[in-house]
Amino acid sequence: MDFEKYYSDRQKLINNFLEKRLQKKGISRVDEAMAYSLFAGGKRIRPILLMATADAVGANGYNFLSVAAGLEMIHTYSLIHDDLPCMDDDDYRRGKYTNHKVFGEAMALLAGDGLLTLAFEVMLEQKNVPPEVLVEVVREVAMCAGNFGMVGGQALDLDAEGKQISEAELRKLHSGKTGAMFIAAVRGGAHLAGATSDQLLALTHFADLLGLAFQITDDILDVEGDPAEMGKSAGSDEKKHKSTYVSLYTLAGAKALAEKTVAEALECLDSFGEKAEPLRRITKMMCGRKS
Ligand code: GRG
Repeated sequence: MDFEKYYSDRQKLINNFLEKRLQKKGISRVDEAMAYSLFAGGKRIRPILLMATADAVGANGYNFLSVAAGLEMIHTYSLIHDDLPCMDDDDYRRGKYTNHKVFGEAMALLAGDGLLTLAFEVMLEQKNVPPEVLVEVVREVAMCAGNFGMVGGQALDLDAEGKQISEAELRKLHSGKTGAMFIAAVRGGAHLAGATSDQLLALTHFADLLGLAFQITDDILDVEGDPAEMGKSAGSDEKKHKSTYVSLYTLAGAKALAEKTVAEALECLDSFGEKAEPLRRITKMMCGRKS
């Protein structure tokens, strides 16, 4: 398959959708701050993951653009808040000034709040899905984004700063902070496409392993990534005394673990045959990425 075309077609579709949707302005200049981060060059992994999962189950992922776009809004809000001085305190993301460096802390906080709230409005605008399915998908997204998922993981991360934590604690932290939104994307795509309970189980396991492999890759990149490609400086985990897969296992150990986790994730897709090819390619892309 022409994976580059598959991915870039979907990126374009999502970008067009987000652009159109953000033309519907609110009543203040917070719209500008929201748009700044939403169009700062994100890879759109989570919405494309949702679409590719729906494709793997036999539906057409293109039909679920509203829900997919909502995931990107939630992801973007989390990055804006994560960069704030009270959290990770970063000046650059994706090679550009972070939201608060351009708009100030208070406006950045509101831009994140605005995107999180708009995400739910946009997801609930999804057409051609039975209402009970859409309600379940949006409920799961909320759970994955909140205190049982991303927000909870971020809180564990804050508490772990400066401490050496165990592998089990690190896994729990990242399952929430990074993994939960991948689970939301994959399960969302599966539900929307009408997956069977066996398919849902296999895909949930896949998403969990994908999240883990993605995070290990992130930790490796923080040590040996090229700052120019990443759009931010490397070595921030060490500076902040964070426990990472590299600090737990060494660089070589983390690389071996990433490889093993990717292989296990791919195994979960065996029963989906050819239709899961985009999902396989996304997995390899996410874990072989340079930024
Ligand atoms: C503030 C509630 C709250 C949560 C923040 C997502 C997050 C939790 C923090 C971001 C810190 C970080 C670098 C986590 C590692 C994994 C990750 C989410 C990387 C960025 O995701 P990509 O590569 O980003 O999909 P792009 O830039 O392509 O959108």
